[in-house]
Amino acid sequence: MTKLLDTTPAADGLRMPAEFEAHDGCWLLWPERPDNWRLGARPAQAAFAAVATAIATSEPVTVGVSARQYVNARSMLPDAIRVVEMSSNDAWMRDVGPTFVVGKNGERRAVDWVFNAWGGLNGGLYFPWDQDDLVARKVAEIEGADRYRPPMILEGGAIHVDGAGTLITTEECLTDPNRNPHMDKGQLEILLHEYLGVTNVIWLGKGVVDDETNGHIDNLCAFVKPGEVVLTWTDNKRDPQYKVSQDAYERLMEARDANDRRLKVHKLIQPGPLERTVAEAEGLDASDGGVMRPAGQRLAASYVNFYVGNSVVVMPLLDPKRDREAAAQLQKLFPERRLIGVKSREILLGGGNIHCITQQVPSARGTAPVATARRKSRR
Ligand code: KQY
Repeated sequence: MTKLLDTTPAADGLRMPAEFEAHDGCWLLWPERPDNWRLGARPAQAAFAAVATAIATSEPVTVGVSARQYVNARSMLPDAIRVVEMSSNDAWMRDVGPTFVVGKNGERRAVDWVFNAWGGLNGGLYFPWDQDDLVARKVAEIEGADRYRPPMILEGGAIHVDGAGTLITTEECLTDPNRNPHMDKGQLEILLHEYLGVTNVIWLGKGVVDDETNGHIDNLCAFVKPGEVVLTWTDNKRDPQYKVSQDAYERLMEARDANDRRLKVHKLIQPGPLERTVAEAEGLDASDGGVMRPAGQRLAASYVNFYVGNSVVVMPLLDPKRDREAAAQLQKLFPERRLIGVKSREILLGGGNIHCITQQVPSARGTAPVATARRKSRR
């Protein structure tokens, strides 16, 4: 039996490790709803299966799937991937799954943020979201992890950490009036400190243009190691993304991390800009109160939305004109991991990408960064 704890990770001496530290596994959910995934979700299911298969070369993968889709998911996923029956309202494990925190004595516990579908009844993307809000608790229980339930609405895609005390996020998302309207930045920082063990929060401004999550950081900027971040970038001054990335760049160059270091900022070319086609819009079922997805809509495409596994980086392939250059840039940033590209336009059409559909389970034993540990042993 796992417990609901009434302390906080910081009080208990736990911290959120960086994604590039060692994992014991990774979780995904299975896409199904036909008002978000075109053609009855078949193309998206193939893309999710490709992502899960790529990650499974690096660490154990579990996919949560509804009773209705169990047989289909089981048949589309390799045997090595564990499939468990789990209800959800959609398939964004990064946002509805637990954020795991670890301690020095082998503790691993789950932070079960309150979820309101990216903005609740006034700004959210669908209703209901009650099953999504139970996913973190179910994953925690299966993983045998005790659980904290912070008094705060947050999605996992809204934060990135370096594992060494620093967190990056955006003002657009965290101060969105439909998340935690009663809290200012100082109060939010206190909760981030209490529940993730961070001591320094770096605030960027806006997220990627037309990102329906209100600017999730995981589409804009990510740590590649302590002291180094990668930022989605365009040199085209006529693209509205230019100003957003420029502002983020300036803030990052001004920032200091928890160890009082300046950050090294790597600019990563953006795909496109990409738009939803008529055929893609027409392949969706009508939605009862869900978000509109018209043809011609700009897609919030970014190569920063990658997943860092133990021995792989799984990146989105989105634009044949740019994929190769982006892959070369990412491979340089993660020289010790195998880069696997997965065609992920079908995931993008649903409003997110590879990072958004995954959630790592950090190792509770050795939590030293994999890449750093390997580099040291070579000297
Ligand atoms: O950015 C993410 N972490 C998730 C995107 C969710 C979009 C919902 N349609």
